[in-house]
Amino acid sequence: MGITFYSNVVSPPCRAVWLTLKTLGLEFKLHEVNFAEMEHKSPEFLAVNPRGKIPGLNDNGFVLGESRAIMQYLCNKFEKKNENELYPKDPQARALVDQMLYIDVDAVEEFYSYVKPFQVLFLEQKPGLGEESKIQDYFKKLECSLSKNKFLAADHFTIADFSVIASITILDLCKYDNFGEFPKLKKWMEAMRALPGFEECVGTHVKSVTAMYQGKINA
Ligand SMILES: N[C@@H](CCC(=O)N[C@@H](CS)C(=O)NCC(=O)O)C(=O)O
Repeated sequence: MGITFYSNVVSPPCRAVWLTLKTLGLEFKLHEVNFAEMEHKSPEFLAVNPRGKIPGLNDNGFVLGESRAIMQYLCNKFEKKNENELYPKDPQARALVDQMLYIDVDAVEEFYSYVKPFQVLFLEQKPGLGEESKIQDYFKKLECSLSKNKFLAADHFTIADFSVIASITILDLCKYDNFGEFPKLKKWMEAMRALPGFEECVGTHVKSVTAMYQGKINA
Protein backbone atom coordinates (compact mmCIF):
# COMPACT_ATOMS: atom_id res chain seq x y z
CA MET A 1 0.00 0.00 0.00
CA GLY A 2 2.84 2.48 0.80
CA ILE A 3 2.44 6.20 1.40
CA THR A 4 -0.42 8.28 0.00
CA PHE A 5 -0.02 12.04 0.21
CA TYR A 6 -3.22 14.11 0.01
CA SER A 7 -2.48 17.50 -1.44
CA ASN A 8 -3.74 20.34 -3.60
CA VAL A 9 -1.74 22.91 -5.58
CA VAL A 10 -3.33 25.87 -3.77
CA SER A 11 -2.13 24.74 -0.34
CA PRO A 12 1.12 26.15 1.17
CA PRO A 13 1.43 23.54 3.97
CA CYS A 14 1.20 20.77 1.35
CA ARG A 15 4.29 22.26 -0.31
CA ALA A 16 6.34 21.87 2.89
CA VAL A 17 5.30 18.21 3.22
CA TRP A 18 6.07 17.58 -0.43
CA LEU A 19 9.58 19.04 0.01
CA THR A 20 10.08 16.70 2.98
CA LEU A 21 8.94 13.61 1.05
CA LYS A 22 11.20 14.59 -1.84
CA THR A 23 14.27 15.37 0.30
CA LEU A 24 13.91 12.10 2.20
CA GLY A 25 13.74 10.35 -1.18
CA LEU A 26 10.45 8.61 -0.36
CA GLU A 27 8.17 7.01 -2.93
CA PHE A 28 4.55 8.05 -2.55
CA LYS A 29 1.24 8.16 -4.34
CA LEU A 30 -0.03 11.71 -4.85
CA HIS A 31 -3.78 12.13 -4.31
CA GLU A 32 -4.84 15.56 -5.59
CA VAL A 33 -7.81 16.49 -3.38
CA ASN A 34 -10.62 18.08 -5.39
CA PHE A 35 -11.58 21.25 -3.49
CA ALA A 36 -14.24 22.25 -6.03
CA GLU A 37 -16.12 19.01 -5.26
CA MET A 38 -15.49 19.41 -1.50
CA GLU A 39 -13.56 16.16 -1.47
CA HIS A 40 -11.77 17.37 1.69
CA LYS A 41 -15.12 17.05 3.53
CA SER A 42 -15.96 13.61 2.09
CA PRO A 43 -16.19 10.61 4.48
CA GLU A 44 -13.16 9.07 2.74
CA PHE A 45 -10.97 12.10 3.38
CA LEU A 46 -12.35 12.75 6.88
CA ALA A 47 -11.11 9.25 7.71
CA VAL A 48 -7.60 10.54 6.90
CA ASN A 49 -7.97 13.93 8.61
CA PRO A 50 -11.16 14.46 10.62
CA ARG A 51 -10.53 18.25 10.49
CA GLY A 52 -11.19 18.10 6.73
CA LYS A 53 -8.01 19.97 5.88
CA ILE A 54 -5.08 19.15 3.63
CA PRO A 55 -2.36 17.95 3.73
CA GLY A 56 -3.11 14.43 4.85
CA LEU A 57 -1.01 11.30 4.89
CA ASN A 58 -1.77 7.60 4.85
CA ASP A 59 1.27 5.44 5.56
CA ASN A 60 0.15 1.82 5.19
CA GLY A 61 -3.06 2.53 7.11
CA PHE A 62 -1.58 4.99 9.62
CA VAL A 63 -3.34 8.30 8.92
CA LEU A 64 -2.23 11.79 9.91
CA GLY A 65 -3.09 15.44 9.31
CA GLU A 66 -1.26 18.73 10.07
CA SER A 67 1.74 19.53 7.90
CA ARG A 68 4.23 19.96 10.74
CA ALA A 69 3.19 16.71 12.44
CA ILE A 70 3.44 14.91 9.09
CA MET A 71 6.96 16.25 8.44
CA GLN A 72 8.05 15.29 11.95
CA TYR A 73 6.56 11.81 11.56
CA LEU A 74 8.23 11.22 8.19
CA CYS A 75 11.63 12.24 9.59
CA ASN A 76 11.12 10.23 12.80
CA LYS A 77 10.31 7.15 10.77
CA PHE A 78 12.57 7.41 7.76
CA GLU A 79 15.50 9.76 8.43
CA LYS A 80 18.77 8.07 9.35
CA LYS A 81 21.10 9.79 11.82
CA ASN A 82 23.41 12.15 9.90
CA GLU A 83 25.10 15.52 10.25
CA ASN A 84 22.48 17.51 8.38
CA GLU A 85 19.25 16.03 9.69
CA LEU A 86 16.03 17.61 8.49
CA TYR A 87 14.69 16.93 11.99
CA PRO A 88 17.67 16.66 14.36
CA LYS A 89 17.67 13.86 16.91
CA ASP A 90 19.67 15.88 19.44
CA PRO A 91 17.07 17.29 21.91
CA GLN A 92 18.34 20.88 21.85
CA ALA A 93 18.85 21.04 18.10
CA ARG A 94 15.37 19.55 17.70
CA ALA A 95 13.87 22.08 20.11
CA LEU A 96 15.15 24.93 17.93
CA VAL A 97 13.45 23.37 14.90
CA ASP A 98 10.21 22.90 16.88
CA GLN A 99 10.38 26.50 18.08
CA MET A 100 10.56 27.80 14.51
CA LEU A 101 7.74 25.46 13.42
CA TYR A 102 5.49 26.93 16.14
CA ILE A 103 6.48 30.49 15.21
CA ASP A 104 5.51 29.68 11.62
CA VAL A 105 1.97 28.72 12.72
CA ASP A 106 1.37 32.32 13.82
CA ALA A 107 3.12 33.81 10.78
CA VAL A 108 0.83 31.94 8.38
CA GLU A 109 -2.18 33.71 9.89
CA GLU A 110 -0.51 37.10 9.30
CA PHE A 111 0.22 36.18 5.68
CA TYR A 112 -3.37 35.07 5.07
CA SER A 113 -4.72 38.26 6.66
CA TYR A 114 -2.51 40.31 4.36
CA VAL A 115 -3.00 38.47 1.04
CA LYS A 116 -6.57 37.18 1.61
CA PRO A 117 -6.21 34.33 -0.89
CA PHE A 118 -9.41 32.55 0.17
CA GLN A 119 -11.57 35.63 -0.47
CA VAL A 120 -9.92 36.30 -3.85
CA LEU A 121 -9.63 32.75 -5.18
CA PHE A 122 -12.88 31.22 -3.95
CA LEU A 123 -15.30 34.04 -3.07
CA GLU A 124 -14.66 36.24 -6.12
CA GLN A 125 -13.92 39.21 -3.82
CA LYS A 126 -11.36 41.99 -4.25
CA PRO A 127 -10.78 42.90 -0.60
CA GLY A 128 -7.41 44.68 -1.09
CA LEU A 129 -4.29 43.91 0.89
CA GLY A 130 -4.28 43.89 4.70
CA GLU A 131 -1.98 45.35 7.35
CA GLU A 132 1.71 44.90 6.51
CA SER A 133 3.47 45.96 9.73
CA LYS A 134 3.22 42.56 11.45
CA ILE A 135 4.79 40.92 8.41
CA GLN A 136 7.74 43.31 8.53
CA ASP A 137 8.07 42.68 12.30
CA TYR A 138 8.16 38.95 11.64
CA PHE A 139 10.83 39.40 8.97
CA LYS A 140 12.96 41.29 11.50
CA LYS A 141 12.83 38.19 13.74
CA LEU A 142 13.76 35.89 10.86
CA GLU A 143 16.66 38.21 9.96
CA CYS A 144 17.83 37.93 13.57
CA SER A 145 17.67 34.10 13.48
CA LEU A 146 19.67 34.17 10.26
CA SER A 147 22.42 36.19 11.89
CA LYS A 148 22.88 33.30 14.36
CA ASN A 149 22.63 30.38 11.88
CA LYS A 150 22.91 29.96 8.12
CA PHE A 151 19.36 28.56 8.08
CA LEU A 152 16.47 29.31 10.42
CA ALA A 153 17.16 26.71 13.11
CA ALA A 154 20.63 25.35 12.27
CA ASP A 155 23.54 25.78 9.90
CA HIS A 156 21.85 23.40 7.48
CA PHE A 157 18.24 23.39 6.28
CA THR A 158 15.61 21.57 8.32
CA ILE A 159 11.86 21.04 8.15
CA ALA A 160 11.52 24.45 9.84
CA ASP A 161 12.96 26.05 6.68
CA PHE A 162 10.55 24.01 4.55
CA SER A 163 7.58 25.15 6.60
CA VAL A 164 8.59 28.82 6.67
CA ILE A 165 9.42 29.07 2.96
CA ALA A 166 6.14 27.34 2.08
CA SER A 167 4.29 29.90 4.20
CA ILE A 168 6.19 32.82 2.68
CA THR A 169 5.05 31.69 -0.77
CA ILE A 170 1.58 32.93 0.23
CA LEU A 171 3.06 36.41 -0.32
CA ASP A 172 4.08 35.52 -3.89
CA LEU A 173 0.40 35.65 -4.86
CA CYS A 174 0.32 39.44 -4.46
CA LYS A 175 3.89 39.79 -5.82
CA TYR A 176 5.14 40.99 -2.43
CA ASP A 177 8.68 42.31 -2.68
CA ASN A 178 9.36 44.41 0.42
CA PHE A 179 12.48 42.57 1.60
CA GLY A 180 14.86 45.55 1.25
CA GLU A 181 15.70 45.72 4.96
CA PHE A 182 16.37 42.01 5.24
CA PRO A 183 19.46 40.99 3.21
CA LYS A 184 19.97 37.72 5.10
CA LEU A 185 16.35 36.75 4.62
CA LYS A 186 16.64 37.49 0.90
CA LYS A 187 19.75 35.34 0.63
CA TRP A 188 18.06 32.53 2.57
CA MET A 189 15.00 32.68 0.27
CA GLU A 190 17.30 32.43 -2.76
CA ALA A 191 19.01 29.41 -1.19
CA MET A 192 15.65 27.75 -0.48
CA ARG A 193 14.36 28.44 -3.98
CA ALA A 194 17.56 26.87 -5.40
CA LEU A 195 17.04 23.57 -3.53
CA PRO A 196 16.72 20.49 -5.72
CA GLY A 197 13.04 19.69 -5.89
CA PHE A 198 11.89 23.22 -5.01
CA GLU A 199 10.36 23.82 -8.45
CA GLU A 200 8.56 20.47 -8.49
CA CYS A 201 7.26 20.64 -4.91
CA VAL A 202 6.67 24.38 -4.54
CA GLY A 203 7.60 26.68 -7.44
CA THR A 204 5.31 25.40 -10.19
CA HIS A 205 2.29 25.34 -7.84
CA VAL A 206 2.96 28.85 -6.56
CA LYS A 207 3.24 30.12 -10.15
CA SER A 208 -0.09 28.62 -11.17
CA VAL A 209 -1.91 29.93 -8.07
CA THR A 210 -0.29 33.37 -8.50
CA ALA A 211 -1.61 33.49 -12.08
CA MET A 212 -5.11 32.60 -10.77
CA TYR A 213 -4.94 35.24 -8.00
CA GLN A 214 -3.60 37.96 -10.30
CA GLY A 215 -6.23 37.07 -12.93
CA LYS A 216 -9.01 37.54 -10.34
CA ILE A 217 -7.79 40.83 -8.87
CA ASN A 218 -7.09 42.33 -12.30
CA ALA A 219 -10.37 41.15 -13.89
N1 LIG B 1 -2.36 23.80 10.26
C1 LIG B 1 -2.75 23.04 9.10
C2 LIG B 1 -3.49 23.94 8.14
C3 LIG B 1 -4.16 23.14 7.05
C4 LIG B 1 -5.07 24.00 6.21
O1 LIG B 1 -5.60 25.03 6.66
N2 LIG B 1 -5.30 23.56 4.96
C5 LIG B 1 -6.18 24.29 4.09
C6 LIG B 1 -5.55 24.42 2.72
S1 LIG B 1 -4.09 25.38 2.80
C7 LIG B 1 -7.49 23.52 3.94
O2 LIG B 1 -7.49 22.32 3.77
N3 LIG B 1 -8.62 24.24 4.03
C8 LIG B 1 -9.91 23.66 3.85
C9 LIG B 1 -10.82 23.96 4.99
O3 LIG B 1 -10.37 24.50 6.01
O4 LIG B 1 -11.99 23.62 4.86
C10 LIG B 1 -1.51 22.40 8.45
O5 LIG B 1 -0.42 23.01 8.52
O6 LIG B 1 -1.62 21.30 7.90
